[in-house]
Amino acid sequence: MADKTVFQKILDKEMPAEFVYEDELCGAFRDVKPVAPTHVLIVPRRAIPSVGELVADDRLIVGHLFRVARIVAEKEGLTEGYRLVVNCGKHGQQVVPHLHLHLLGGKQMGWPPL
Ligand code: DGP
Repeated sequence: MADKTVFQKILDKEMPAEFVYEDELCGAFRDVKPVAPTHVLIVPRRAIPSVGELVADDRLIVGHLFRVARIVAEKEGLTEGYRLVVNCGKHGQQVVPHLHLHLLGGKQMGWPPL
């Protein structure tokens, strides 16, 4: 079995993190290096490496992550909106090879995000 990702260790409570939401399919915890007043990572318990490795059976969990993003955004009081980011691979600057949504909010975002 492949080594656990840092996110798998956090979800398994082998490493600390500040959780804001958890259920049987995923967990959401604050990013250790926040780039916005609210910066939460929403991570499936199943260690899917990236968007680039999604398969048809993953569609329910992907939909669930978006629903949890909405729940967390409401809990965080992001009434003016927020941004969801998914980095994929080298050009996407993905660092942790475990699928995750970044939920960013609490400030005005710019565009493009480059
Ligand atoms: P990405 O580039 O999409 O793979 O972003 C990974 C994010 O994970 C990055 O914003 C920093 C965050 N991160 C990395 N290691 C840890 C950790 O040990 N704890 C927490 N809470 N966040 C982490």
